[in-house]
Amino acid sequence: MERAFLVAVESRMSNHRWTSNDSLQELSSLARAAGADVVGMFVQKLDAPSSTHYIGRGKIAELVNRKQEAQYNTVIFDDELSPRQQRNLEELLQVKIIDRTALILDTFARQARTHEGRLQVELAQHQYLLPRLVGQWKHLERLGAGIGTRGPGESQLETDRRLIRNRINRLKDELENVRRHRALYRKRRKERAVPIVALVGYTNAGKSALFNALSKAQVIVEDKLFSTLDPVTRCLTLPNGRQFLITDTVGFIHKLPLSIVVSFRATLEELSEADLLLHVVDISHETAANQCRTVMEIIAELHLEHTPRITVFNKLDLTLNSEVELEALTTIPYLGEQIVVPDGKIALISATKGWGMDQLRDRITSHLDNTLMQGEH
Ligand SMILES: Nc1nc2c(ncn2[C@@H]2O[C@H](COP(=O)(O)OP(=O)(O)O)[C@@H](O)[C@H]2O)c(=O)[nH]1
Ligand SMILES: [Mg+2]
Repeated sequence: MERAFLVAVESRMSNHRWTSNDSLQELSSLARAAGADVVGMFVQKLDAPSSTHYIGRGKIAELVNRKQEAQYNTVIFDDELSPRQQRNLEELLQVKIIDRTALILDTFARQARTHEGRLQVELAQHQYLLPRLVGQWKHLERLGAGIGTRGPGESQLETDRRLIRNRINRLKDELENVRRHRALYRKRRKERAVPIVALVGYTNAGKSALFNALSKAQVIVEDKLFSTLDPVTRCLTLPNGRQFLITDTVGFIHKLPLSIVVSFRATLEELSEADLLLHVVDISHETAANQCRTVMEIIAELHLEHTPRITVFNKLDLTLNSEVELEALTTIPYLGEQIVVPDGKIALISATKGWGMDQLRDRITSHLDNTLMQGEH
């Protein structure tokens, strides 16, 4: 069992929207979801994280002192550490050092449901690992050429690195294959003019739950065209008979490292094909507003701000007693404003209870009808 101690630095470089405490709470849920026991945490205020140890000497001493009492065997840092910081910390603390990026990658690895998703996560994990491979052979490298370094006496580190590089190249090839296949299928899909609705949102907002809820009432028709669909895309039929494809996607999260965004580019590119985005928001979460803004930032980074969007407030079963109460709501507090519910751009639901599905389907219908009508002019 991993007993994890969590550490964050609050600096002038920190994102001021997310307090370091909120960020640590989130790190804590990620760690617990990964099976770790969280046994303690602290935040250090610094002008900037230390380039050699991320935190200051005094705080390292404090961590060492608390080892007895907290019995931690892992320390998780709330930022991406440089290979050097990680190595130094490992040496001083003599426990496993994990950073936010590794934890997010671990989370995504557990959640990946498609072949492509798994390839993408593995690629990102290997790319993360490569510069961090060090170890007992370092001293040999420093000696450079000479006895023991020629011919088959190549250092273990070099062998490991070569294996990882080979694996990275193979993963890239495989992903390229998937991509080609996808392009072909996308072309056929275009010919059929089936609109695409994509779920986006913060990690844990309930995208997959909504995907299941919308699919549940449907008989999934076996259609040859869609037989190549991966498990995260389904073809659904609206009450007016119109068909559309719905796609579940990878969750967004704050401090999502660029390396991960790059690995998932293909998946995220699919979003640019979407006719409509459903932005799922966990309205019960205390950081819902920040989660929303983070998602909006990523939507803008992906140049999707002009794609029509319905904001879907989820998990209303945690604040309301029944679907009847949900249908009676006329306004809802959101980002510091009271939003009027009878607005085509928002929907209220509970994905797990199946509340609000009819209304959401109506919203989707009118959006798609409008878009397609515009397209016909
Ligand atoms: N109470 C409640 N829990 C929900 C609802 N929707 C999702 N959840 C829970 O929230 C967690 C994350 O849901 P999931 O669909 O995996 O989120 P995703 O990361 O956005 O795909 C799961 O434990 C779900 O059971 C809801 O409407 N009400
Ligand atoms: Mg999901």
